[in-house]
Amino acid sequence: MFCYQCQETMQNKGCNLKQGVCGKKENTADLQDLLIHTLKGISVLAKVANENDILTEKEDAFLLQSLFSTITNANFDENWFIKRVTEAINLRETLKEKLSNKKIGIDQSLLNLDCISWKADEEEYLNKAKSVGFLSINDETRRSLIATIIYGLKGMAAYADHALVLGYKDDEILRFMHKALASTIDDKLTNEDLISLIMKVGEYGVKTMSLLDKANTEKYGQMEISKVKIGVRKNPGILISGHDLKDLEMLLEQSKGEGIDIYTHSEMLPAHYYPAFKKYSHFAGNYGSAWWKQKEEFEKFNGPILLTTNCLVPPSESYKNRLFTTGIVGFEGVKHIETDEKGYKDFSQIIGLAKKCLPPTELENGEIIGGFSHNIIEKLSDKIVDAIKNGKIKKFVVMAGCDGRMPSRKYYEDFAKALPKDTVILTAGCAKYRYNKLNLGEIDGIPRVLDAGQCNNSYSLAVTAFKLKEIFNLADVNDLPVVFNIAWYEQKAVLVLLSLLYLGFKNIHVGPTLPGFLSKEVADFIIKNFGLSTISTVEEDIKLLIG
Ligand code: FSO
Ligand code: SF4
Repeated sequence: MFCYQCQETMQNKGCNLKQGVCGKKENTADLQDLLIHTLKGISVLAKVANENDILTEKEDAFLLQSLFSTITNANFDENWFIKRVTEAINLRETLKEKLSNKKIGIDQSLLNLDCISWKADEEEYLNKAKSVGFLSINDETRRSLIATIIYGLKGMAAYADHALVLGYKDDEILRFMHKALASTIDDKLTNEDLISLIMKVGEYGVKTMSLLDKANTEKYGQMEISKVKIGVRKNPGILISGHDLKDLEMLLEQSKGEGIDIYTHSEMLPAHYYPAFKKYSHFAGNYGSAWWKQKEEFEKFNGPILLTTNCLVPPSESYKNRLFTTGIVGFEGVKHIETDEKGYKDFSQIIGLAKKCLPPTELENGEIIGGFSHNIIEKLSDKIVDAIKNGKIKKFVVMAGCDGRMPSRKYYEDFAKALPKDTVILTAGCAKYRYNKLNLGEIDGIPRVLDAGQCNNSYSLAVTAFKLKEIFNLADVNDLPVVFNIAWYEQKAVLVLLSLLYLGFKNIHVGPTLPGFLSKEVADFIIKNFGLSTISTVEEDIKLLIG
């Protein structure tokens, strides 16, 4: 195996033993490579189809879900990937046939490409997989550029899939995704072309996050400033984690009046900020913190847990029998809730199990505040502008992104604590758990930690920055009193970072390390052109970013 897609990759170079740091096994990693290889073939053909005005709806959805399934901590199940590769080959062959029936000529050189022509029995997949991973690209710089494109596309797939399940899609985004994935096997593209493509991924990242923002807010209402309870009630409960709001909606509907409570975990916390979910009296609060603490927190929850997306940690035996996955999430031996043709999921077995379980053990008590999406910040803009003008707010520090289990991430808690009292943290994603319970106080009624939601809501923070640029009539968004100290972990964060670079934000601090998939040459290019840097000590970074 060779995988270097996330922040905790071995020695920041690549997981290449029998198992990744995240617990992903060699076979699963290899099969993910093979799936991506086959998806490239589908995308080459889909691109031809799209150029000839042929719709590729089935292929589009398959691409989104497949890329999404290969994201860190989403699906660990080897058998799931074997089935998926077979489906990919079948889909690719059907598309070939469809094109040929429509008399659309495909260049023979394309048809000869391995990703379009390879086929094998399932027993041979693992062998085949050995030759198609990132290490099959010899040149390190090219490999790095292609990895950046593919990882950005994985993030895009996750967000586009969330929008799709809510009935929102943008064909332009899907066409771009096929085109971009197909480009990764185009030897004619120079490194400069690949760099331009990386910026395009950022551009489409913004479009995708905007689409998801629209889907979420049209479906569930504009976020409201909300206080969320972090203690527990007396009933047994179901804990729901991940990012899929539709799954939450179905679970809340089906569990109404059943004598159980629903709690959110990790990235599901921001669901409490949407008005549509406030009507459920059994929507009890948030339990626990970021994804990486799930082993101890799931253990103490006592009831069933539903993982709708990443981040799943390989479960302990103590709670594995009350863990459920759905959507693209999977783990061998863990029960999976399927979706029917209409998108409906039957959660009755989870609800039934909850009734037989003990109520959750209390971890903490009190409440946290969030819901500061761009529309709310717009409403508060007079207050914020006054606070900036009269010097009560000197700087906004964007500390969005992901949390992780590495001890080096304590830096973010210490950094938040060390920030001067005239600074405000803008956050989104699971990174917030490092400082959202620290009680950092308020400035003229504005909390010093403003949580805009899930990692995809980082889009909201960018909209906020552009709004402030307009209010202060500035020529460049980098002239705002806004600095970035972002934590990253997996590939959605890669997309968010590319989107910020595309929007023109400079001098972003990203940590706790720069991505291991950036070769020295590519990293130097980004550092030189965008001022990207990584963390050092809290003291030095406070000096550097705050002055
Ligand atoms: Fe976190 Fe995991 Fe939301 Fe990620 S729970 S790390 S960037 O999946 O997606 O912020
Ligand atoms: Fe390693 Fe991260 Fe890949 Fe897991 S996802 S195998 S930790 S690089």
